[in-house]
Amino acid sequence: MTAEYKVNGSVAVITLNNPPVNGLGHATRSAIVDGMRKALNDDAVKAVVITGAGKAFSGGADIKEFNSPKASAEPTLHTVINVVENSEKPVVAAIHTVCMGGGLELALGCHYRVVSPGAQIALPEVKLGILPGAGGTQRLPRVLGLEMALNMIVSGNPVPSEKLAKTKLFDQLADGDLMEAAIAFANKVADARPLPKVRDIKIDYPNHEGFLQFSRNTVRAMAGPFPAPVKCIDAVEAAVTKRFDDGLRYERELFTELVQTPESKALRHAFFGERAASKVPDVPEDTPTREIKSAAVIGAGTMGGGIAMNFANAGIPVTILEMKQEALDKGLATIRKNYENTLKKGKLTQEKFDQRVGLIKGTLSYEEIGQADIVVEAVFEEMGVKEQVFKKLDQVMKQGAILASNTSTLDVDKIASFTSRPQDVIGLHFFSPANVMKLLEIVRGEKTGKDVLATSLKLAKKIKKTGVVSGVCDGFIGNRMIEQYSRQAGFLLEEGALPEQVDKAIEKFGFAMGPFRMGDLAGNDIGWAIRKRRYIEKPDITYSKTADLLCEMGRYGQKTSAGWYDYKPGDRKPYPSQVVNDMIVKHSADLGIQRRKISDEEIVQRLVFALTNEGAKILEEGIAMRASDIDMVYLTGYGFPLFRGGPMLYADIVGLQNVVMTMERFARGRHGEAWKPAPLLARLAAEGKSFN
Ligand code: 3H9
Repeated sequence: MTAEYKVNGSVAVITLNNPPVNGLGHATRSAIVDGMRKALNDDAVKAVVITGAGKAFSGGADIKEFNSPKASAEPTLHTVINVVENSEKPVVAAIHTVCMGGGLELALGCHYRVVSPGAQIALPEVKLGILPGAGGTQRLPRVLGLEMALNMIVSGNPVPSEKLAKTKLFDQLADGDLMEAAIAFANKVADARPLPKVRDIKIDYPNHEGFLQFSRNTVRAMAGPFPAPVKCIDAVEAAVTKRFDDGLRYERELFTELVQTPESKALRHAFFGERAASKVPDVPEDTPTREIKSAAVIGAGTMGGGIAMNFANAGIPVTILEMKQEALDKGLATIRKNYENTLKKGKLTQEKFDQRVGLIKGTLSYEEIGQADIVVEAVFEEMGVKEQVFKKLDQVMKQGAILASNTSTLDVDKIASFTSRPQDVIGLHFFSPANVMKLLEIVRGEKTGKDVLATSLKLAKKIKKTGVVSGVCDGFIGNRMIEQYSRQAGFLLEEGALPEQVDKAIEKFGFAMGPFRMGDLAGNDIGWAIRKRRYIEKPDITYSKTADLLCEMGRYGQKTSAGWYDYKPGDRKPYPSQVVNDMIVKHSADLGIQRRKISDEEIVQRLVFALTNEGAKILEEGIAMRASDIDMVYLTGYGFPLFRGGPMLYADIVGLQNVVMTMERFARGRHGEAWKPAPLLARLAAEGKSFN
């Protein structure tokens, strides 16, 4: 059952009961209509109250049903709202905790609304790339006025109910028991006629054209590639300019159009992907977790400092350990400076500044961190160094402490083997800058305890990261894939492209930064060091040597004011470099390659499909649990454009058969061996299926 029906005196109560958030899926919608029918057919019932069980009035339409026949099956949400609005008996919405999207639209179809303080009221559809499609854009402006309604619809942000208490949206703010208040209200209005309908309210806004045009210009500039925000304005405009039913029809048209856009698919994918990522099939939600009340970080470098800030921001005291006083002082000063900058920008209060800075302290002694509940190692990326640190941690850390490594490529099982407690060891791979980037790769070792994994996932939420679980392999999910992307970027240079063209093409596709600008920012010497190791460990793997030649020229990137691009002092803007471009052209000639004109389309396909193909291998090997986890890694850690949904969803949208055919074409070119489709990709394409 997805809605309960009970009669309380002369008031019928319909309680939505579709956990977790009373999504208005087909079964719930049917149950509401059934309840209304019962109430209308029962002479003893004089009024109806609609409310929600559990932790929401309603979170809105059931997003999982979108693009399925259930979404449009009768009774649709429109039908439900019609039944409610046209009821001859008064219908009162009793609203609490969460009232969003279709939930708010249903409430707006009721004749009266009683609300608890603190309820989150929103039309958040725009965040899913759509707009309110069941009358929200037509009814909300009628109760809140044009400006406030437009703000809520275009931003999608929730507003607490008490802030709206004095508007026509609510008839009563119930301080005490909500149901008691709603039933009393229903009894009070049982005989009131005619019943008020939001649709009958007139919107009075002189000069709405000017206001809407101004809003449209502002929103267009901010919406980037997403079509929904501007369409929200179009729909709200209809509330002012069209008859109610025509406005409703127009809203419906726009909704149907938007729900099919790849941008909306991508946003919905990210919504569910973020939530799915925190679920591990063999680690049930009720797995006991360890308490994290204090933390330690080994290493006060950029990474260590950023990691420590995460703990402090979440109110967890953290001690940073360094080997030398000078390095420690430098690290602590950098952290302080970061906080000072945020304070200066007005993004942090003095009180929060003092609190956060006060939670971070430094030490030179391992003994001082022994009582921490978790320690995160962020030292030099070299197995010998990790060995020393973990042996020491094994000696000093209290029993039950979590021993985490921030390694980005090294074998976490090997690191765990340096301790006598591999069940306590896990990888927590932060991304730079660690206090900013959303991604946290949680690397589950062979022996990592389930409670340690569950605690790490919970910690990720606490420090406001998107935690994605990865198995152990070289580079885990993110860096293992980026290696294939970087290889293609290098080959493109050999074959005819220049750094600027490659960067521009992929940035136009939507990446925050192309591979060469990224290399200059991160330091080209880092990739160089990794490749040198690879040349020994994996002699079969081919790389373009251009990046090595660049490093041999001492061009490490922004830090040396020269990398793939030239930089001017105090200026991060990249300027195309003649010496580098000459070096690239000469290198092609040395290899006997006839340079050719490469299209932007080829650049994008080679970079993105290289990610997809490696992602497919990672999925098949079980390193990632699901395709959406891979997409979350790329959306939150690697600047993959959100509106494209990640490398796996993007390939699904292009069509896996098309992806494979394109790869077959690349396989006939230079370094064709890189383009052998991963078995999973080949299989899914042949079966006409997709990753997600
Ligand atoms: C709409 O209404 C369209 C209409 O205008 C027109 C129709 C014609 N559907 O976030 P949480 C699940 S569009 C299905 O972790 P919280 C979520 O997946 C809709 N499932 O909890 C998760 O599942 P699981 C407009 C939904 O307490 C669980 O609930 N509405 C929906 O931090 C808990 O979620 C929105 O866009 C849904 N609508 O936050 C609201 N909502 O446990 C989107 C949630 O299996 N939702 N789930 O992983 C939210 O903003 C938050 O989930 C909410 C609760 C604030 C409700």
